[in-house]
Amino acid sequence: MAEIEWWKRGVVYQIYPRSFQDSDGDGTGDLPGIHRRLDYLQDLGIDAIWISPVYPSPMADFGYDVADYCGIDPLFGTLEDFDALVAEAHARAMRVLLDFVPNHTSDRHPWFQESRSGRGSARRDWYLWRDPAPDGGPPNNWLSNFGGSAWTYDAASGQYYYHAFLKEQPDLNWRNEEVRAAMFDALRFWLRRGVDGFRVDVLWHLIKDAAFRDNPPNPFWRDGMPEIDRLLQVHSTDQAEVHEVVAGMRRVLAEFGADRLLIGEIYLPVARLVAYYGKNGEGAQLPFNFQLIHAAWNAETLARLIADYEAALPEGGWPNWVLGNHDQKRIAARVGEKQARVAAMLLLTLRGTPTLYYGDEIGLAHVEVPPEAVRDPWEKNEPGLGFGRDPERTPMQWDASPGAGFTTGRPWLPLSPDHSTRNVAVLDREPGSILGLVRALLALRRARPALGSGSFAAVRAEGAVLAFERGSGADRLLVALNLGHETAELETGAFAGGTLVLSTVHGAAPRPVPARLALAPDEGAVIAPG
Ligand code: TEU
Repeated sequence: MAEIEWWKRGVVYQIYPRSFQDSDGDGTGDLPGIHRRLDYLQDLGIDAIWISPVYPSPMADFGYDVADYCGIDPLFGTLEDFDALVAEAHARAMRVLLDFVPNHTSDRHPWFQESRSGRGSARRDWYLWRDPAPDGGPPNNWLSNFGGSAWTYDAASGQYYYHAFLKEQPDLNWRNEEVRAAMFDALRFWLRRGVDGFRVDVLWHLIKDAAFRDNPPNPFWRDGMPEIDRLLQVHSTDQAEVHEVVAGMRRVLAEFGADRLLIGEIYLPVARLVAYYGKNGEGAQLPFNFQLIHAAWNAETLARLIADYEAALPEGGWPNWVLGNHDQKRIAARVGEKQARVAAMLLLTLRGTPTLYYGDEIGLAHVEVPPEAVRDPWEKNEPGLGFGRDPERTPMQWDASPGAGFTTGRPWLPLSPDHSTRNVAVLDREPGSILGLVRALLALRRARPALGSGSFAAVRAEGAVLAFERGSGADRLLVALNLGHETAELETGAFAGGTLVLSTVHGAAPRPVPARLALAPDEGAVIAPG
């Protein structure tokens, strides 16, 4: 039997580089900082790091506005630092995934500078320029993700350019062959340096309706929702031709070996999401599945969602799960500190590749960012509505020192006020800490083939309990998660007489498992048969 691919068995850990580890006291994390923490990551038990953008950037959107696809921003270090990081990660059998941002560049990118220099520019068609509407307004009604029109007028040439995000992030024209070739070369640049794959930013955005038709109104839009959601993005995203582009990216990765990984950031309903696996698996190996981020946190909803997702996967399509990222309210803030432990058990026992967001392993929750400290452009554009993403991007907390071991300087975003007690050094010594639980879960996942690569069956909701079974040959496990805050019971069936091998409640395992197992409030359990 062929060896299972590393990324199927593996666990991905997302690093937001500004906030992971500062090495030079400027208050912003950097590559040498990540390098210093590789032992921590190895010891934690993860298999790959995905690093949010570190390319040269004016930082209008904190690196998601790239000014040079083949360099490292001095804020983060040098190419030599990067090469050293890759070498050291590989020496520890950890892979390195970069964030690739193909939908848009920075407005400072030389390509855009040239493109905007005039209608006759050789790179005019690299971006999306259109004439004004007859009334002089924008060419269509498309909106920016960060508020306002997605079109910005360029008086010098009398045309508008399209930007799905900030006006400092003009969208590239992926229908243009030269753009494709240039961007594929950027992928090759990093693959040659040993990068193991990419998380591709807003993959479903790359191709837009060729006729730029107006988007229809969203009948479900209500006050308080982001402005972008006033319209359904049927013409501005998820066009059929995007799948050729994804297949093209996969082919570039394949030039460097079959094990290079393509992860797609795609916010779409499952039925459309699974198309990104591509025909015959020629698309992304892992189109990000964000359902756990948006779903109501109860057993029935989650059981249905998990079953439906498993059923929707195409032949050969491998599942994946995500609890949080740098754009989403943290899991501990969404479900509370105790349920965050149950959520960690869910993420790390479901079938499929999990992606862990830095800081979730220490239970970082919502960090209040006062108006004067706000950095996120979305919060600045649509203030006070809770869209801002700073609260989930605050520095990692390593120890009880004033800078939390993150920096000797002034952190770019405030530390969580609990940093003197919630940090790696303290939690490492605290029996039953969330950090200890995450380590134990990662170790269990590695030790038990049922969890690492096994089958998935019998997902069900019994009252507040979400349960499912995993199996690989003789290795079988039952996962039972009490999503409620009261004691709840579960019929253990064939697992009666077995043992509880891991519990989210400190001191609760190991214990014998009766036919009707009582789970404590907020208790998750992994059970082995007798
Ligand atoms: O995010 C894409 C994206 O769609 C999010 O901004 C999303 O709309 C929002 O978080 C609500 O769910 C990616 C990056 O992850 C994000 O940080 C960038 O700002 C954005 O693309 C532009 O590159």
